[in-house]
Amino acid sequence: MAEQGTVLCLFDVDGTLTAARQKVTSDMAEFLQRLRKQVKLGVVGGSDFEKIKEQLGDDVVEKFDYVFAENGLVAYKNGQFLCKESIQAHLGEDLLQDIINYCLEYIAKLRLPKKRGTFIEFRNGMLNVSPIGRNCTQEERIEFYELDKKEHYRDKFVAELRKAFEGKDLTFSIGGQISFDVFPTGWDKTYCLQILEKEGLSKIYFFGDKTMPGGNDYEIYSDSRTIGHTVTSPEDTRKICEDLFFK
Ligand code: M1P
Repeated sequence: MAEQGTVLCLFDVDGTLTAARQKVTSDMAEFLQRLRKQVKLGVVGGSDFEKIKEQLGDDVVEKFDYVFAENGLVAYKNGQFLCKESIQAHLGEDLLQDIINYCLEYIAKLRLPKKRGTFIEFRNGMLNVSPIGRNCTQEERIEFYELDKKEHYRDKFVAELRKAFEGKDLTFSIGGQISFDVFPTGWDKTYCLQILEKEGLSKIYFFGDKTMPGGNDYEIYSDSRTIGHTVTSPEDTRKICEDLFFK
């Protein structure tokens, strides 16, 4: 295929290349390097760069042609740092504190079976808000996730935030298991396409598991600049790629 070198496979992380917040398996890592002989590889995660490294390895910028952390607000290409954007510069301190204070007050009034620490994680391009707290254990994480499916803690929280901050051009996105992300509208995963569209690529395939409306893969999955694929697990991602590129 003449266009091979200009085709990019861009992957979400959690639920697509790895189980949620877990490390990539050696089988999957090996498969990806085989795939890289056919196409360019990229990864776009909602998580910050440190977490992407924990999951995909310290050498992630060498294993992928493009690494986009925080939806592309922090970007690497060919092993080199490209650029970074900050939420505080964009929103201003007043609005930022209004959001943080609202969330802390909401969480303070919320009764949950368990609460731990780090309710708001401040990242370059987003706030990550967790009602249980990010430093819960893996067991507590699963417990919250299962309960949230019944009680919809995050859906209710996000609905209130949408009302309180209407007209402020903010997006509230539920991507993982224990938290949701808050960022300026447009700073979803399509943000990384601003960089990629200047790269002379012929096709950008996107693979993600949260591609339904409201999921944090929805915007990039449905963007006309990508060919979107919904996956159900890392095994499913691999199977779809095998069908697309090895048959
Ligand atoms: O990549 C999906 C999400 O992963 C984490 O979510 P959680 O800890 O709730 O499972 C977070 O890093 C979140 O920002 C990200 O969107």
